[in-house]
Amino acid sequence: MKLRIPAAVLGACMLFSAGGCSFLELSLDDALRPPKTMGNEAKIEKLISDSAKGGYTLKYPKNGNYRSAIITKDLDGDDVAEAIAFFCGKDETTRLHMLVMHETDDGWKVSGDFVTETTDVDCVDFAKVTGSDSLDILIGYSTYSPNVNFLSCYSYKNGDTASVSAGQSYSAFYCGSLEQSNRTEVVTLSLYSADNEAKATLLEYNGDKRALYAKSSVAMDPSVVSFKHVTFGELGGGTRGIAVDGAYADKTICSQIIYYNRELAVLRNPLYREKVKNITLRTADVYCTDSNNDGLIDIPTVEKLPYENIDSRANTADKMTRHTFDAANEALVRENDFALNSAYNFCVKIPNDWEADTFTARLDGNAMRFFEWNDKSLGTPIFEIRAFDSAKWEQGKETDGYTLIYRDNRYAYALKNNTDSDSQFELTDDEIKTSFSLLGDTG
Ligand SMILES: [Ca+2]
Ligand SMILES: [Ca+2]
Repeated sequence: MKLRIPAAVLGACMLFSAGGCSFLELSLDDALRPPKTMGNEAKIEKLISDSAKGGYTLKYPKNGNYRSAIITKDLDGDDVAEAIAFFCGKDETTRLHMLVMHETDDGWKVSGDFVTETTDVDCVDFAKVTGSDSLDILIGYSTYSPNVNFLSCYSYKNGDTASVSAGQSYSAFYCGSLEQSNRTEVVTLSLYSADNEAKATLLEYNGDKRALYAKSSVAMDPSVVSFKHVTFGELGGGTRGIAVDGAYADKTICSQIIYYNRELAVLRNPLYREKVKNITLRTADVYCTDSNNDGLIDIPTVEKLPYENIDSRANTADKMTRHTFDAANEALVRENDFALNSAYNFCVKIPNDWEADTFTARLDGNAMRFFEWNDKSLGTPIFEIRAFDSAKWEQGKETDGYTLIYRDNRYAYALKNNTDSDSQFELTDDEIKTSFSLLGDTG
């Protein structure tokens, strides 16, 4: 049997350095685990070593969901997996091969060997972006500039793999849907650098030119130095968007909402305005996500609950407000308020009838205590939630008067209710229990 190795050489376009998915802080454990040599995998590795001749070094994608140097994926939906491998041949330190392989009745065959002038794969993803029935292969390759990668796209059909022009320079890319939920698009995000403006770009496939091209771009906040959390989803009112939680150099976080305005046929980023403070700027590590499972992305803003002076400020809980996004007015719409206790990983939903500036919450060791707020000072205690060490709770140490809400290996969260029936803040123990949630569940 003879191997067919089409030498579709990409390379060349280092100036269009685009690339991988994101800087999300994912574990590298999987990436560092060598592939097992069994069955199909052994055959695939044999094919790689036959193709590479003279030895090779596998290359592991550094970001994204696919961290293996040999990825198996059924691209054309026939229930038989294809395989993709990344490697540098011996003496080829700056030439990276992407080998696409498929299984035939006659064993595994090479479908395409694409060589790129680079040293690393940033990220791999699969999505139907060219309108074919098969999943397209999206690869981000690293460049020598930090945070700058370049995007390549390949389409697979009937055993053949072809390169699709992409050549977008970017810092992170995401496959999802901005226009209709049944269609997948690629959105690239670029951090500000000497080579790049900070921007988001929506890519669309042009079948005549066999190329992914920038349909629309919008400026993003150039002070953001990394992306912490990115999510595609419904914003409400039939508008879909991508919520980007980015970190500034001082580790504060802000959200940007990117959506495609069909009437104007432009990408929009309304929460970012030059020289205007982003209203979502926060120190708390809470992200845009659908925390209440209503199908819409919730966008957090964070501010301090009332406090007397700078000394009490540090011990005052943050109030997080969850919003939905109203695309028609490009405005955030308040949903619910929560008091945050990040140190002990929980939050408490504020009852809707509690008016702002009539209550506050203090963080006191392992307790969060709610008080009435009388204009400028603390009033009557309302209730408290205390995170007991689980072992201490077990031993019943200092637990008198507390009712358990939730317990895990580390903490036993318990409440002490101070309200009585003539208080406007009156809550039952059950109402307090229901208002409690772990931050991982909402953040
Ligand atoms: Ca297949
Ligand atoms: Ca929601």
